[in-house]
Amino acid sequence: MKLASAYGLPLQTPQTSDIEALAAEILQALKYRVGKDATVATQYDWLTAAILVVRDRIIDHWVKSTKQAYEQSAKRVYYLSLEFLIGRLMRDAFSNLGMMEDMRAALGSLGVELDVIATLEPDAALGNGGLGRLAACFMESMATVDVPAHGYGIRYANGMFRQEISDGWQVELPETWLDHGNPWEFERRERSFEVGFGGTVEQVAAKDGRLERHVWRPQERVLAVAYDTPVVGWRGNRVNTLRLWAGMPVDPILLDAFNAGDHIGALRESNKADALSRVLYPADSSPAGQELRLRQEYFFTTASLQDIIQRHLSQYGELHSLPEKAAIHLNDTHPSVAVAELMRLLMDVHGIDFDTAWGITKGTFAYTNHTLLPEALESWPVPLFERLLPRHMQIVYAINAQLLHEARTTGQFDGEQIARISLIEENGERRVRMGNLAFAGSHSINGVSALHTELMKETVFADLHRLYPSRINNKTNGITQRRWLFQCNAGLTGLIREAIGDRFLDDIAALTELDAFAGDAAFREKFAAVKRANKARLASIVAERQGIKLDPSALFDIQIKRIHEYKRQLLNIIEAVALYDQIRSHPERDWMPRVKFLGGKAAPSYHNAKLIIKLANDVARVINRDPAVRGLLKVVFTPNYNVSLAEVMMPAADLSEQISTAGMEASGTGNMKFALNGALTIGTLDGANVEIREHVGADNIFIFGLTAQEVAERRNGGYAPRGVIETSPELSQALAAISSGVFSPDDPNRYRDLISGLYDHDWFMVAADFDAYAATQRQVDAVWGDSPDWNARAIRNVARMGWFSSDRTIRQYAREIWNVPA
Ligand code: 26V
Repeated sequence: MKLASAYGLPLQTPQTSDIEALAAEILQALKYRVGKDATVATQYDWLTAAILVVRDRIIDHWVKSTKQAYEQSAKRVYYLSLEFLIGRLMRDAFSNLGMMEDMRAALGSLGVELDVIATLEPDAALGNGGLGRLAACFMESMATVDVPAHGYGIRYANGMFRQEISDGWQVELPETWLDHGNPWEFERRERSFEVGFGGTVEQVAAKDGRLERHVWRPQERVLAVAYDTPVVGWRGNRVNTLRLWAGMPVDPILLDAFNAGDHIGALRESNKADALSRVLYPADSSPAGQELRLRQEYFFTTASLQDIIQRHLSQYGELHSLPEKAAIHLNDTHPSVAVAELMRLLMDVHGIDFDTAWGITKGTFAYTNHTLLPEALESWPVPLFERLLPRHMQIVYAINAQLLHEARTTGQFDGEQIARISLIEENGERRVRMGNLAFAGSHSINGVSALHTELMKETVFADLHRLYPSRINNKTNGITQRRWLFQCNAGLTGLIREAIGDRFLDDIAALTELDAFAGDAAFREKFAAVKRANKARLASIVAERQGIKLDPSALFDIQIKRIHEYKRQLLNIIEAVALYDQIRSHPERDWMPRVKFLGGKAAPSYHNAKLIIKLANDVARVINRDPAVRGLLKVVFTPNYNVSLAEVMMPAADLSEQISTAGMEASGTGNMKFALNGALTIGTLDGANVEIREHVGADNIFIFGLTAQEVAERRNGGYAPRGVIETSPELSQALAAISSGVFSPDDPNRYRDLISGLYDHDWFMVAADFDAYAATQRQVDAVWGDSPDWNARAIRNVARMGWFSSDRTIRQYAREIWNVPA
């Protein structure tokens, strides 16, 4: 199927000569850089050639941006993140450089379809979900708003696993995104740093006999080698660098061992180094806990800090000015060992005293917290930490001594509160609390939505917040409109341009001008036609991949995100079962045709999440086959949800499901992508939903359920779900059907424990919110039945979502945290 052009209108009218020149360039790249002739080139070869052509242009901007930052002695931002979920890059580059139409035409003149080769580009899935995708949006926005920045992370050879659904169950397969090479990256062998693990710490007297220096003698050593990917901002304004580290052995082969006949043992070092950048941990909340994870965290953190220090020293010759010239951002606690590592480098390598080093450290670091889930707050067993990072353990103790002294001196904290401030957890197994370490070592700690930030102050960081009341601040998340509107929704972008002109392309605030069109019947029709085309595109993909036929005029109701109990896919599925029951019992009623899409990956070790996937598939099979439903309800689980699939699903949604237990979703960013693409939200007052309601207006969003405060009260007040379930006939029947095996006749007990968990404790308040959710869904149906009203509300959502641009978020970080101009 042919997709619409990138925008309804090209940025500039393509000039034939440009196109001919571009075509010649592509042919040249194909011949001299890919080494193929047009007659034998595969589609992959064309893809590579097209990327190389745009890459050349990017390099010019890249060199310019890098030089400029140097010459102006600009402060640089360093964004340390274990995840960068960047997805495909070719369209991003074409679009941001305004070359989309020219490239399409040039490739077309060579008999190559841009949309076909675009789908061959592997989806760089170096992240789990929201946190990783946010890092990718931030990188693009930093380039756009002209902040000199480097992203630092790991070049995982295997990123997020590929999900297949086999007999309804999730199966995990390795993602081999580098199989065809990666034309975007530049290997920088010369940019490599040593990383140590284990060993001992020695104290040596310094020359003047006063200060003693600590010398860490690691037992193991590996190299971190840099791979750079350029990140292009809108209109090619600025090009920043994403630097990802790969593990390499210091000695690729142990010749002594090899010569002694130990041919496998001789490769030991090589395998160990390789393991550091082999896999992304596919859990996004349950503690990975394994030693390899801590090794990965230290590996990329020390390499990044050594790189930053080297750059700073080569330009400024000393390190006291680090806070003025470098802002290092910790994306969650994953890089927070950086606090101890920077202290080590400053003191042990560069001879700076503790107090001065501590001032530099706090002046340089800032930390973002992305979750309040207790099981996701990282901590490491003291014995493990000490064995792997003996010098860092000493430094953590030294920081802790100072921190606790400060707290005690205020006279405001009792013993229990002091224990909660401590970097070391002392109840049971002693552990290093990475969140507290990041907090102590940063001048700014931010949450990712207004609600989440307030909850941070009241819960996890209550005591540290009382000690340092000026540190916590809010920066509500955002998304890049370039990827999440301009590129993924060409039809809507073209329509907006027709209505309000081009200003919003550069100034997203201008999108509010679209508000006036909500009342314009002709515009509403066009808007509906665009949505319908996007839905038809999704339907054809589902038909092709899954053999399920869908009616694009049905309401497309979509919940796509990681599978997690707090996100409550189960609530959605139970509601589908209840609705199914109602349709069968009351065939005479005027039901609104609806397709419920669910998609997302479960952590391989997360039993209930995997069972929820199976349930979605079991329920889908039964409902989709039942002739009594007459196609009024369909359920579709879309396998292997990733950035590329999101780019097709966001524009095709009528209804966005954001139904987490209030207080548990830190922000959400999918919620923003849907609304920007004209879906109405059904959601709880959680995360950024609260602010989305403020912006789009309460009439243009469907809010239901307990508030965060009510959830806390219910939990404290001894919530008894059984009673709640028994007073809701719809819910009881749906649960009875699932529990008794109506959807799992081959294994009737499959869901017994899952459902009995709802009766026993229902930690995520599914039962408590069910009736409100189901009733709100019927309100959704009523509004859907009045299309002019629905479309008007959808248009208002698009018009009012500009504030959720990651450009706004990044400007706030720049001005209020990093102290850089933007
Ligand atoms: C935690 C852990 C714990 C150890 C195992 C590996 C692992 C990997 C990731 C995480 C952090 C997960 C936190 C996270 O992804 N939070 C999400 O961040 C989004 C961006 O701020 C936000 O929109 C989502 O609401 C939030 O869940």
